Amino acid sequence: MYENTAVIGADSQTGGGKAYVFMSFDKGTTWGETQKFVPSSFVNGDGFGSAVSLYRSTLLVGAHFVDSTAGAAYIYLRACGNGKITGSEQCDDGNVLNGDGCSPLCDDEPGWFCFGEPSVCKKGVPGGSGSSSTTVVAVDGNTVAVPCNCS
Ligand SMILES: [Ca+2]
Repeated sequence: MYENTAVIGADSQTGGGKAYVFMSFDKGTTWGETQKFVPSSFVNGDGFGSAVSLYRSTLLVGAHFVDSTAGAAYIYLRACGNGKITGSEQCDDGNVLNGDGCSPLCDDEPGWFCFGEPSVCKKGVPGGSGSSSTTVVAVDGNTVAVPCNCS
């Protein structure tokens, strides 16, 4: 478990075992399955999911009966939450929490705008007509003032 994400191993399932990811977007009141991991290759009984560990954007899944008892470890890296904007992400503030401007799926939350890597998010609307400005750190590390209607 890390922040709002829980991983549960199901090492006895067919297909060599599975690991299920659940996320909560309301401080733990409700949880939903968001992803299922399966081993890239397997024989039944590999025990994929016999141990799981999640920290920040790295998931480690153990499979202790691969190659009889030699075992194996699978490492997965989550793109959203690693502080880098990749693929279709609009922002990435280094976490998968909501309510801070950058959503758990790395989209700008309504009423917010985000800049840079890792993203810094401000409430308001960016644009030249703004009556105030905010200071953000750009991708190149320089600090710039962006006009906005923001707080
Ligand atoms: Ca966030």
